[in-house]
Amino acid sequence: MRWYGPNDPVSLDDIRQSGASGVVTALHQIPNGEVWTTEAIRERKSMIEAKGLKWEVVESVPVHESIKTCSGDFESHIENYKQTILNLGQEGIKTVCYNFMPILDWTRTNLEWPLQNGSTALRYERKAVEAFDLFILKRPDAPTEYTPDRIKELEAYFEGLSEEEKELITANILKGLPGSEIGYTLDEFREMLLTYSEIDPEKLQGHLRLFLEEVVPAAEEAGVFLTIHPDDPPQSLYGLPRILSTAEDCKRVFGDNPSPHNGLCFCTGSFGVRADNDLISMVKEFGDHINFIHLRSTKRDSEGNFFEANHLDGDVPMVDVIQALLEVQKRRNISIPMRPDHGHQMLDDLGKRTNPGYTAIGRLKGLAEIRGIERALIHKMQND
Ligand code: DNO
Repeated sequence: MRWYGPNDPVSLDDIRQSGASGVVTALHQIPNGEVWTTEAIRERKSMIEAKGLKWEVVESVPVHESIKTCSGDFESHIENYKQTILNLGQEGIKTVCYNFMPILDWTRTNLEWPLQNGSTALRYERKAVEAFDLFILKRPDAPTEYTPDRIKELEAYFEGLSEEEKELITANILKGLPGSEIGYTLDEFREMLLTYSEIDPEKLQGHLRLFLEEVVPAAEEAGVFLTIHPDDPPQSLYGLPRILSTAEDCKRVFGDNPSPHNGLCFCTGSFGVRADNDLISMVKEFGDHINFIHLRSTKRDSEGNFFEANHLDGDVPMVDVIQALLEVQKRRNISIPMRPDHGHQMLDDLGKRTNPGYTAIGRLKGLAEIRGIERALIHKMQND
């Protein structure tokens, strides 16, 4: 289970009751780019162990923007990153997740989308993002990137929104969802976008390659397995380059740097948004690099929207994905850390302040369902 640290409304005591054996967390209090000292790591680790749990995975050690744009003091930030990896390895924390998404981490436009049964889900509405881009952010290149018909549609949609709805969409996009450590004002975001004006996907791929050339050897030395999280959603937003959305992208990242320490966080909910991502063949193809697993399901529609469905519903063929992952584990003779990703806001959590997607009860439900499938499949594999 993911835990956002001492300020998380879902406590370690709650997590202990969920049946989870381990915790996925990060030192969110340390500013991006600074070294995580062994003292700070040790302190957090003993807090977790005091509750009988294990700190299995760091999600995330954030990659500083200077590294993604390969500018300014990026070299010293890479050195800091290496040092953090070495410190984590020394303290016995061997799996580290990160992402290489420019500026913003994951994006959703609606954090309380009502489901028919009275619970709520996270949702991504494509029109909201595009209307934000054109009419709120007013990105100079945006009008050239949408067709005139689309602009008309978006105008009509935008006019139909109340001021409150516009503010909510802006806040959801810019203030940062949990885990994305930084929030921006509109002006700050516009400034940040400028730092990518010369960076196309090929350039960003080069920056990731350089980062991995430096950091993977440190991970090997420390016995740490890195895992890159896919783009969420797996497509370009606001003209920004995105480089980990498809099987092709994975092929390039692991082809360029085949070390097993250069790994993937196989996030079914992120990759699963694209109909052209065949999740089962991706597990088979990149199984040697899958060092961490996020299990959740999304349901897409023909307009480019999606919402977070029940873990066993939606577009992700969850049973077959788990089967394929179990086969990878068996072949590699390892147990890959997995967490149930996101959950609906339901039951007692409905009136509570929670980190969007990171409710106790919704995730507990997901975990229970996933574990049931896993247990049944293992039983079958052992008896076949
Ligand atoms: C969202 C998460 C992401 C993820 C980062 C990894 O729920 O999956 O915020 O933690 O992208 O660096």
